[in-house]
Amino acid sequence: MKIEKIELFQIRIPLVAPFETSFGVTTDRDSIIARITADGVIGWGECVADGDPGYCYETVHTAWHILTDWLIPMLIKAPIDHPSDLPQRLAWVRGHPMAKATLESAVWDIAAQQAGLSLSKFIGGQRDRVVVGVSVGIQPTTQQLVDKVLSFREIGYPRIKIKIKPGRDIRDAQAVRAAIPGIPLMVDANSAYTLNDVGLFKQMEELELLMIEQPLGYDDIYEHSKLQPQLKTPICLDESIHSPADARFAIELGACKIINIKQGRVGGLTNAISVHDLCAERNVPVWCGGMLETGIGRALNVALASLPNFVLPGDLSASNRYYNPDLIDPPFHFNSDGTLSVPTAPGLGINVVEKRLKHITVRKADFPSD
Ligand code: OSB
Ligand code: MG
Repeated sequence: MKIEKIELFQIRIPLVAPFETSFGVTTDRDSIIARITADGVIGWGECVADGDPGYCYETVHTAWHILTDWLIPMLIKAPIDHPSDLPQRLAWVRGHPMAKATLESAVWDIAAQQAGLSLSKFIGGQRDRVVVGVSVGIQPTTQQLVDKVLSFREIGYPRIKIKIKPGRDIRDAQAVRAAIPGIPLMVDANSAYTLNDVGLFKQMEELELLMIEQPLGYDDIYEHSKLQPQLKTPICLDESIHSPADARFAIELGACKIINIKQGRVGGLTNAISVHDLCAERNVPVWCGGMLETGIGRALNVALASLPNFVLPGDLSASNRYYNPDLIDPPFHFNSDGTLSVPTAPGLGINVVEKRLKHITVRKADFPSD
């Protein structure tokens, strides 16, 4: 494939409601959308880095810099045989997985369209629907959290994840568990605790949580390997896993029993598939994480989650959980069986509403520049 044009759109899109985690509150999602034209075919990618470095070091600004000054010049200088060649092609740039993944998404979208296949089929996906769960941010009060969770339960979300932070943990989790006794429930700490908090996690055992996501350091594997053996509840790593090698280290050290795969955090779809395959070989279940994506990033996640070892519900809620309207039309709708349908049209299988995209664009760049 020969890339003819790359367009970047830095966007700011309002969330339907503020989203609070242990690292901050998001009211508007800042992101970068890439639109690549190659051999006359258009492909889309969404950068999952946020406006601030609260989740990881990448931000919209670091990604813009790395994309425009380094990755795009490296990508357009020679034709591409296959999207899975990109991690090698871009390896000279150390780190910056989310910036890299933005381009890889668009290249996968184009390659799948050229093959006449949905991205899901193109990568060997085996489901036409993926089971989803909802990630509920920290609410002003525990009662408001319970009400919010009940409203998502009412819609039919089959798995609930709540965000926790020191002071808003065990009591929030107990209240939700008491309100909905049987539901698969998990907590995500986004690295807000230390090994000194082992007592808290032991107290949580009676809640029979599906898992505890990323309790300790955002870049830690070792201390998680000290925590996991003390708990029956599985630990799931999110922030700490940036590559297939990290996934291997975590599994071999016994730092977790489950891995959350976010294609952006591991540097793109190729690496995400490698993490999936490695975990499948080692009998470690995985699920697809989310980063408040618009429909563009959501479509990529849904295709990824159609691979066989995505056996746990992902953070893949319907479009209207975060955006109304979404950047794509039709948006992702929630099926009454607790799933999202995997798009069947070639590539990502989405229709981007370009007028809406332009409306929320705060900065634009074209390559080659004209
Ligand atoms: O830790 O999984 C996380 C959102 C932004 C950054 C980090 C995380 C999240 C979520 C929301 O939990 C997942 C989603 O529904 O997109
Ligand atoms: Mg997480």
